[in-house]
Amino acid sequence: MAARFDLVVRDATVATAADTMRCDIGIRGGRIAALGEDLAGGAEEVRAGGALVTPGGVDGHCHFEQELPDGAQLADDFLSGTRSAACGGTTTIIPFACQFKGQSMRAAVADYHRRAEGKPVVDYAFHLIVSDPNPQVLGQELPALIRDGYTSFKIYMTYDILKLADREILDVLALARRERAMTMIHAENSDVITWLTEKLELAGRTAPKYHAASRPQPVEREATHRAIAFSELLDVPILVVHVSSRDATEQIRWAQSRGLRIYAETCPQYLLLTESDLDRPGGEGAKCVCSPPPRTPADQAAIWEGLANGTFTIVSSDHSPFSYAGPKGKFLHGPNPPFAKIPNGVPGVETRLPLLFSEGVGKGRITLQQFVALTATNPARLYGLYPRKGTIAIGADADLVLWDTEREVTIANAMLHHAADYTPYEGLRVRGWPTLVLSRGETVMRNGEPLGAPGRGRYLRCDPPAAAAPRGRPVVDPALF
Ligand code: DUC
Ligand code: ZN
Ligand code: ZN
Repeated sequence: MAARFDLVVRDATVATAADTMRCDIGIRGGRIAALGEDLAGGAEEVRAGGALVTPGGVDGHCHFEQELPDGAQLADDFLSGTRSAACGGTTTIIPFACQFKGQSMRAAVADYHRRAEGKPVVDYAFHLIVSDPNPQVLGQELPALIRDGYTSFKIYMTYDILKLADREILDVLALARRERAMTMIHAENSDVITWLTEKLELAGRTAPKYHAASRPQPVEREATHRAIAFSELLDVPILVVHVSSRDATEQIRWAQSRGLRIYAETCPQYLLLTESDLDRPGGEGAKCVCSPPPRTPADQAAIWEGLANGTFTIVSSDHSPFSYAGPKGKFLHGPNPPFAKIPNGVPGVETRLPLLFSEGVGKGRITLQQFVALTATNPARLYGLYPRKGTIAIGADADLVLWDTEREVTIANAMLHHAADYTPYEGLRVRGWPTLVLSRGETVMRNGEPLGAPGRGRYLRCDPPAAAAPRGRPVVDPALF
């Protein structure tokens, strides 16, 4: 008798964002065809023996092969970066196609598709970074790109080469409302950062630890509030990315309590690092320079609380891997650069799930269902990939992570698969690690060994996110925009 399934994962403890159930998973044609007890045979079988199985992670914020203006280079391309993702249980990534000012948005998208060609080992979509919302981009390019499946974009309130003026932010949000797109906002006050950086430099305070002093809480709080106000004015949802502080979390909670559609993302670095990591000896603080900066244990506690009480919608990596020793990484401007010359970002695409599982579920701060929601289901929903991605359900892609929930691991860069030469979490002990990762039913990691062939990852068009559907009446008369 012919096998009914290509693959059966037998006797799994399947966790979704809704519940946990013990069953077999039947896979056919790369998709989940059945969930049930005693399923018929598969051409191949995996004996899970009751092991936990979660949906493949969806990393809604990571940077691969993104061009940077000052000659700095991200260590990961679409091959090493997606291998690293797969080895950490992430089977869908959404990096960025970044427009530089003066460039056509279409050209930027074509460029990033070229960069990815033949490389990804897991499936991928793109967010757009809009840095030049000129009439051509707003009037023609973005509406057409949204219809083509690029339904989310990131905009910046800081970084000279990317930042938008407030009126440009309003233009982009108005477009997002009309065309049903999700806008991700990097919320930091640019002028305050510049002003404080100049003062710190004049005072000779340029070591990595002063990176945090150049962006204290009010910098993030004010910009977060401004972004919320813009969202309210136009009645359009936004997602505040990489929230690092108690103050910004409070702003978001306040907005949500007023019924505003404010979504929020945080990242493991804001749960596990603090500003004291920026003061690691021997210049190693540079390893933890990212923006917004890691803050204090009290901020970490507020963010954990926000994860537990639903303030946060997603946990992403913001994987931005710069090498520590290499010439185009953290020290491209010399051995003791002022903090303002240290490229911002930490690697983390591979450690995102194990860190949140161990520190979150393992320590009782969030439930297993919240873990699945934050790392897979919610990002898939928010960015128009659900239910194909982000859940374990009949018809969904067979993107699955088998866990050894008892395995104790001391994180070391040597065991990771990214191309960066460090992890900020070196020496951290965690409990629980993925042992087998399937992407559309194919094994892309087994016992720490990456297995997917380069280029097997498929490009995903995103639907208009349900969360971006038009709703109530904006404060401003919609006839005006
Ligand atoms: N901050 C960003 O905004 N992007 C990349 C990395 C970082 O630290
Ligand atoms: Zn950012
Ligand atoms: Zn980022």
